[in-house]
Amino acid sequence: MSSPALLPVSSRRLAALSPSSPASFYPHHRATLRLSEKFILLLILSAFITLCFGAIFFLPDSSKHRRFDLGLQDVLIPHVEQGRPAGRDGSAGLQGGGVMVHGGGEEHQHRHRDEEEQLRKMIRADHERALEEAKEKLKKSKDQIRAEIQTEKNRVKQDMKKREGKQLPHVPIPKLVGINNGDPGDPDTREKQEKIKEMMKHAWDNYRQYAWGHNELKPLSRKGHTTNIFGNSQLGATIVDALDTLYIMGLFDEFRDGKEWIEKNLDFSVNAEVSVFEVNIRFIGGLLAAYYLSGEEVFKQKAAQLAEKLLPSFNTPTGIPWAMVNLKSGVGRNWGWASAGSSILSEFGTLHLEFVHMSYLTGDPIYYKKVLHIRKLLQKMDRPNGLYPNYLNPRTGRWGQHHTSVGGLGDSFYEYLLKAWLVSDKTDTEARKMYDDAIQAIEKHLIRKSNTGLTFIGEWKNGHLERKMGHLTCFAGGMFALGADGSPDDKAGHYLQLGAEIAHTCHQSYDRTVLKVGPEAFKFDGGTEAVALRQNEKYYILRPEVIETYWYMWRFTHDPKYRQWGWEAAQAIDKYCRVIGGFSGIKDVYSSSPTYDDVQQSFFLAETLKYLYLLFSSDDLLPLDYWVFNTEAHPLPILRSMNTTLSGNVALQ
Ligand code: DMJ
Repeated sequence: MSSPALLPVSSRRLAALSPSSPASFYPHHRATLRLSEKFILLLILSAFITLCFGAIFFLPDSSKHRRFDLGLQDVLIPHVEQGRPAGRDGSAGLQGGGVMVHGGGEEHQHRHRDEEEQLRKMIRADHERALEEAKEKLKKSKDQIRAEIQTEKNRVKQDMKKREGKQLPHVPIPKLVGINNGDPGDPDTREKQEKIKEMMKHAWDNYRQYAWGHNELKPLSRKGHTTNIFGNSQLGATIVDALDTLYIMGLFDEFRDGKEWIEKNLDFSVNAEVSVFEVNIRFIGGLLAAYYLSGEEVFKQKAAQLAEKLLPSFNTPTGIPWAMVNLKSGVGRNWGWASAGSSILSEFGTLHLEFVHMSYLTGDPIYYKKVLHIRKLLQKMDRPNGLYPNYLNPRTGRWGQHHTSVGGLGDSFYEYLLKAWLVSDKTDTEARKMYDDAIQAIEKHLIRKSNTGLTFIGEWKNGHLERKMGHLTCFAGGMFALGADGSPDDKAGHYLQLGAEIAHTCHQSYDRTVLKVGPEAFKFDGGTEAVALRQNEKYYILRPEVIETYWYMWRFTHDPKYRQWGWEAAQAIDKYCRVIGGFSGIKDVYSSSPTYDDVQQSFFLAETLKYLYLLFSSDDLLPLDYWVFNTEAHPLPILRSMNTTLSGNVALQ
């Protein structure tokens, strides 16, 4: 969980593509294929020109020769290497390095004439060859030429498939429990569950109709949308992010459509600079969850291809990855706004779950090693007051500004320490210890009670506590509840209580608005409690964190108020964020006439609607004893055999 998704992005104009022509979804392939067509046409044309030009050029006209000689006296002429033909236009030889020929001297002139003759022979041979090729081509019918072009196209496709189809080892699939329809049993809850499914249909159908293949949907403009976290490529972020929600809800036709798009179009060899964190949690997480739920190999293959593409981001002096990487060139860099060129804690600290699964599925320890290296490095570092600052410079290995947050820039780092322990079937005790220590420091320095008794988590900024809590921070209620079992000194009750208090505060942040959905950040200053003051903190962009906490609290306590609060939120979203073309974020939750930001975030389908659906489902749908949800709500199975496959494997130590 991190806020960069929110940072201002330069919107890029994306060409509208027709869903009816599958080839148009391969921007990269399309370029390759068009190139080969153009190349053949160009070949034919150049052969004709060559024919005419050759006729004039090779006439035994001495005046022309003289002019040629003169021209060569003081210019660069191609240095003709043995066996290295010049290009068709006679110029490519220049690339091999030219020699400067100065006039004068009989011997030199002889040599010069020989060279010239040799050059001329080569040009002639080359032209003759071109002529033959052109004649051959012209003998062919239009259909034959077309067929040849098609063969060439198929060859390019095959090549790409081969590259993509690297065989992965067969590994035992962890026990997959609780993939069912989660029927809640009672008609009232069933009706609510159905309503959430209907909302998902509305979000998906509109994306399908207006923005298919684009990263996200602009529900008012009814066209595609993207942000800088996905680079300038159409990677179908909403499709990948939504797949497992579709599957869980039993929307199998929609799931199949998404799978087909991924199979045919999702290509990571694109020249796009993407956020390593976002691509990891949304794409690798989404593909892995879709794989485990459906068993469809294609998702595993695509996840493996993408994971490999992220590896170059770790090529820094410390092994702390860059925030962004170019999927094609592998060049990485950090966000310009981050303190002193730093990488962000919540970004490089939110790779563990997916990377452990990647090592498990590919049999390649590299992913596990990379994330373990990050952990070891963090363990060795001094921490001001036991807190982890949000910024770490990947060149120097030093902290940037001493800001600590359980919201944006810090959040999911803590979440992944806990979940690393959970996904290892509670054997990764090192991760659990780091989590416990971090939470202790957070409780001591960041968690406070407001004047009226609301528990909140503030932000630490250079030795000062800012009494402000972000919507993102609200996920922590669920995290405390999830981590309660296994906490040191048997403080399970305490952490469950803390989770409940955070849930209550976050509910208040919703309840104190006009539209009954919560603002991006809210204060606890003086008389102001759980309310946003600044205009630029009053927006709601369909975020999931508050509902996420309701769901965890529901699973652990079965207190009906969590279903009640979740239903209030669902109704508010349906009433105020729903538009004809999907769901949109709103700019001011305190204004009775909502204005829209015109973005349907992919995490709305991945997380918000999934957590709502789970809240109104029975507990045996994806039980938490078997599944760990990544920070984008993609369920990954607990690796019970991980001792033998990961930490017990000598290759990984
Ligand atoms: C999601 O992409 C993830 O939850 C991430 O960890 C934080 N931000 C968004 C949702 O708000």
